Amino acid sequence: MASQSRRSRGDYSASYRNFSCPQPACSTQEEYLVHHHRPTRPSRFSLYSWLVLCSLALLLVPATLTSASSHSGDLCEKDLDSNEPVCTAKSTMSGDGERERTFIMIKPDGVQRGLVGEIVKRFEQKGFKLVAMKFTWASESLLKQHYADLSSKPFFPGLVKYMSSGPLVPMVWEGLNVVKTGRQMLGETNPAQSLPGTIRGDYCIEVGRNICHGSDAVDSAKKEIALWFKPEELIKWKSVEDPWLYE
Ligand code: IDP
Ligand code: MG
Repeated sequence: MASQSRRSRGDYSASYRNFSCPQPACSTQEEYLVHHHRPTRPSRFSLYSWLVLCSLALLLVPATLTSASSHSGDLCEKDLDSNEPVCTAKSTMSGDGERERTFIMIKPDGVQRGLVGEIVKRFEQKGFKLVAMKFTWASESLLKQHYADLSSKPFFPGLVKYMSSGPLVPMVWEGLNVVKTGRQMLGETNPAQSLPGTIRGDYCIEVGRNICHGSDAVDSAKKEIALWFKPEELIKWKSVEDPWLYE
């Protein structure tokens, strides 16, 4: 009876005959679908949408990969065999060649006093780019090499003992005039003569506990970077901040 009245009221296909309509007014396939929320086949619209989306994805993915590997020539990729990053091209500044780099190291007192984050933050917020960083407990022999030019100074043995008394954070930072600016950010060797606003001026008191090291010239920076880092530990990468830092 019910099925008869349904058929008399609407043009049902066979697949709908076995379903009961919850509403007496449900007399067409459209009404049936509204009540049951169960389309029997994907609509033409969704089929076309999927086709268009898949085609777009096929076109865009290879294009993105190509541009990521070639744009600016300074992105690192993973080597498929060794799974190591391979960076072939130079990091550039407005296409002007390689940027200056400096060696900055947080000394054992900086680490013990929980100032690693603060010192890193200052270089990051200035806009310099981190190129390498490690957390290490250096040997006396490495520290003697690092401070070789001070070996005749009376404070040299105490300096080596202090520097080998705990872990350190050696880093390489990159940017325009980073060597000179880095020294200015550190302040004077003696914290007592360092202006407030500098790292040594803000966070330490005595010359023998001055929490951080910074290269004093481009040449010494190159030597110190080579002493503390292997070439492959220096990461060449492009920061998204670049166009907002450099003209
Ligand atoms: P810098 O670290 O500002 O480049 P340098 O003259 O190269 O200063 O000295 C290296 C480090 O030796 C200093 O950062 C400091 O830790 C230590 N130092 C320098 N002068 C003295 C001193 O008179 N007494 C104790 N330690 C000193
Ligand atoms: Mg020095």
